[in-house]
Amino acid sequence: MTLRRVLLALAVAAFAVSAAGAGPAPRVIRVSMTSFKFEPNVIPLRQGERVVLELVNEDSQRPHNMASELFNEAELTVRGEFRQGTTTDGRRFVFVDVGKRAEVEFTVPRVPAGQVAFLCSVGQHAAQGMTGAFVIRPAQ
Ligand SMILES: [Cu+2]
Repeated sequence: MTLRRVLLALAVAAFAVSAAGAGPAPRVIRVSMTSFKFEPNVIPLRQGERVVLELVNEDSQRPHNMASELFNEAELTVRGEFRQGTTTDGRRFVFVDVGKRAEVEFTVPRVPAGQVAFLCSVGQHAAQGMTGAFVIRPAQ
């Protein structure tokens, strides 16, 4: 192998390592929370996909949260102004106060394809319509 070929091979290897380390940028999904709905309330996700749910409380009066069993299965990185907790029936939630926002970043877990519900567990918000579903699709 000539020196030139060795250098070229090293350059290609270095590029491959840096590209693998960075990974693809996560897909950002903005979710508005108001009284009493999520918009959008149907959120398609693909197994293994890296996503950021940008939870924006656009309500002038009420705090809201997003609670889902999907969050129990994923490793969440949450940024912004939020609180985390677990509902009485065991769903993890991210709570966002009036006018605040939070980013919930995670890799979509390999749960069975289909729907996983989410809801707002504050007060009676879910009963008033503040519910939705993640629609999990198989990895490509
Ligand atoms: Cu709510």
